[in-house]
Amino acid sequence: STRQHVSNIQVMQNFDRSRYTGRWYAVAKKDPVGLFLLDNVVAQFSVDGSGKMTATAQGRVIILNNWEMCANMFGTFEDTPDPAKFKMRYWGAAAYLQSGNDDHWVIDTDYDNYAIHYSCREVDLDGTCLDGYSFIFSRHPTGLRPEDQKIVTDKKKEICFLGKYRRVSHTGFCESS
Ligand code: DAO
Repeated sequence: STRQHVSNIQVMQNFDRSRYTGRWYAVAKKDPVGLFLLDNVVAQFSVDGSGKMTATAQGRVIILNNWEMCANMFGTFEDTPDPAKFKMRYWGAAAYLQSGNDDHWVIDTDYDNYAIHYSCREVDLDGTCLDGYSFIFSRHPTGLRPEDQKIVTDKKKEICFLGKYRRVSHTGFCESS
């Protein structure tokens, strides 16, 4: 699956947003152009009374001239015909934080241990992803279980991001705020 067309990428079948709720620790990230969230990234997904998915996220960022802070972010998700593909509108608690509207796809998850997220921001003329990002999430702050690592590696390959991830460390930077 080299040079995968974004439109051919397989996502989670029968995605169940209620089982996806709760806290997820980012353990690895493939950055987009102009990266924003650096590390200590934790996301908390919810489903509101009308069934809409929302999220909050925290992470260490560096803004403007080397000012390091913990960003508090919010996201709302617009449904699409595919239950695992959303449009995410996101913004920060402070106006100087990043905001935008990205695709937010759940590639795979077992709901209890790991999840693979994918977002392509810019599709190239040949249909491949020119600028995108991806989070590998774990329910465990200590990282992925050994038995989930092969699944995650296979999925990284399928979305053409294998070798493009960096580890996301959790040092407690965002825990005081
Ligand atoms: O870090 O470079 C980047 C791109 C990530 C932008 C999205 C951050 C906001 C997420 C809000 C909640 C979703 C999990």
